[in-house]
Amino acid sequence: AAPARPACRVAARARRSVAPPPGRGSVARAAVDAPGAEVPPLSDEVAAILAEQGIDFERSGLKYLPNEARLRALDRKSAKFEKTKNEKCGSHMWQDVAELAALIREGKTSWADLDLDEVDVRLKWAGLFHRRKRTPGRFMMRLKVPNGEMTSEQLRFLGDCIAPYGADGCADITTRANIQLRGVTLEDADHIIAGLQERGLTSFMSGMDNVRNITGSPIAGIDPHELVDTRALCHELNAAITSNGAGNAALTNLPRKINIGISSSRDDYAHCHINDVGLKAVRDPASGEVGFNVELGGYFSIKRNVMSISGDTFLTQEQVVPYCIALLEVFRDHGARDDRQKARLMWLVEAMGVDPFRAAIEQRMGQTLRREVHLAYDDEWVRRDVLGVHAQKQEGLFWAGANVPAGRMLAADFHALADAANKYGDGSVRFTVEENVVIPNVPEAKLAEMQAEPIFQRFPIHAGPLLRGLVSCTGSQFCPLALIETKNRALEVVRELEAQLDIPATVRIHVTGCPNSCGQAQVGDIGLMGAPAKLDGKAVEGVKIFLGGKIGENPDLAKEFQKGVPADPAILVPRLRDLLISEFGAVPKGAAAPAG
Ligand code: SRM
Ligand code: SF4
Repeated sequence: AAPARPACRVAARARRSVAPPPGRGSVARAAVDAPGAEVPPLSDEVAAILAEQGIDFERSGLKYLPNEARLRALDRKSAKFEKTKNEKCGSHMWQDVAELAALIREGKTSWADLDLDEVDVRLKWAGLFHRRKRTPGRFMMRLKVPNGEMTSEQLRFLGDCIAPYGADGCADITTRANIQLRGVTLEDADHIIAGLQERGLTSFMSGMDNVRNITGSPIAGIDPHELVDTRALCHELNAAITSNGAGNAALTNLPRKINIGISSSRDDYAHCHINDVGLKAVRDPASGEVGFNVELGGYFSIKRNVMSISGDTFLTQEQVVPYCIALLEVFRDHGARDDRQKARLMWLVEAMGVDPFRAAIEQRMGQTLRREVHLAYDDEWVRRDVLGVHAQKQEGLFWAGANVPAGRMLAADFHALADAANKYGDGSVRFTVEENVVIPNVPEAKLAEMQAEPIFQRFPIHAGPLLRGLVSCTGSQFCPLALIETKNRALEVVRELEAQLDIPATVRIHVTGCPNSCGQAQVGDIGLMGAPAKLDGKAVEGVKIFLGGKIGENPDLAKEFQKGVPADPAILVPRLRDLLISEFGAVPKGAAAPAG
């Protein structure tokens, strides 16, 4: 029998010579399994393979896989990531990160000495993404911010986390209304994780094959047009999936990532159409009850980009959490694990069929679900822009939506936002999937003073028609997969276009550094996707241009319009300027608007 390879060789050596570091296990002790999660019994066949391969299933999320799925996961020919999981499941990192950090602080090891899989893959279970290619030794820490909602205390803590990293420390609001901290070192990670957990946040289960940040409405609870306040559902679902942020071994080894969005109104602020699971608030015309129609399978990837399809299911609000947990278990136990390009939820729904897929969930829930509610609205609903100042459903109160250029935030910004939220609002903010921020519950009398604050000169409440619609992924500044630099270029291009043109309405430009489309190029009115291009016969950074994305009640994906366009602003600006004039009614500054 082949001996088990220690997954973290240096740490394993060091462990033999040192007593456990003080404080170790504060996070580990909190890590528990999902309440009521049953571990399927081990078949003799699987037990024999485990023994033969010397695989340690203790504490491992893999033990929750049924025998059939365990066999597939144990197949040495299966996808690289499944092999890495098998050798030592990433869920171990919920405990090991504290130990690794302590050993580094004691000078007994360094990130560079650790096993590659440990540093570059398994730490992602704890939300730590090593940026080896761009900033070696520095990690991006991805949080979970259900419904994008955050308190001023949490904001201040995040600012304090990145401040010590100086020029290396910054953060981004993500396209899942989430926060990613940058510049983090492994030796600090356990303290940051403990601080997050003390404040009701977590970074656990935010990467690899886990459920991503659960998105809702950024104006939940204050929106005069909402059918339901999505906040409690997002928080409850996140708590159930992550075991209150401590890590949940039962749901941590899915075949692939999975996105869940919950929309509150016809605006579909959560973009249900591009989520693996989209829950769209609807009022059942027959009963008057407000619940959710389920959409399934929307996703983007290098190989396939697809909008969700109807799951032909209506959920009451009480059914949302049990439904999603049952769905995740079905996905975990039956989803494909061999080919990561065919592992997203849509492939399973297509393989099973919508009705059998629902039946499998019903079986786990032990109840029959209603079919989707069919609605016929007799008016057209234009998705509302949450930026700017808007009256809430609460008399005399307003929300202010501020544009955070390309979603980038510095330590001081967290503090300034926290101060503003406390001074003018109720001490909370909400992030949006467009990488912006909303300050809710501002009394009318305080609006003018608030808007004059320096932070809202930096993050304008009344941004221009392109800046307010700009979304950008991380790009080559930090992302190893990027083909182009995104955020800085996007800001330069947009500012130049706004200087040149009068643009009659917001144009949503989505910039993404590669075909994974984290910046959702297919969602924009205009999408720019990093791609190869040539200039004077030489390879240069380029983009594909997409056109025509629609969001809201009747969504559609933007289609590829041009490819091989050099991404140099000197070329990109005139190209986009022409498009803005021909397709979006823009006119050169100073020129008379066309008649009619
Ligand atoms: Fe993403 C991988 C950043 C939203 C599709 N994404 C990555 C990685 C982790 C690549 C890597 O190994 O470094 C990027 C980290 C870069 C960094 O340092 O920030 C990354 N994705 C992001 C973020 C930060 C973009 C942003 O600037 O906002 C978003 C984080 C969301 C969050 O809070 O969790 C982000 N990623 C998305 C979205 C948009 C969405 O969720 O609406 C998509 C397309 C929708 C989807 O997933 O269906 C997306 N990211 C991907 C994919 C392609 C997935 C696939 O099935 O093939 C990858 C690559 C992969 O998973 O293999 C990827
Ligand atoms: Fe990185 Fe590509 Fe995602 Fe942009 S789209 S963050 S470049 S993986």
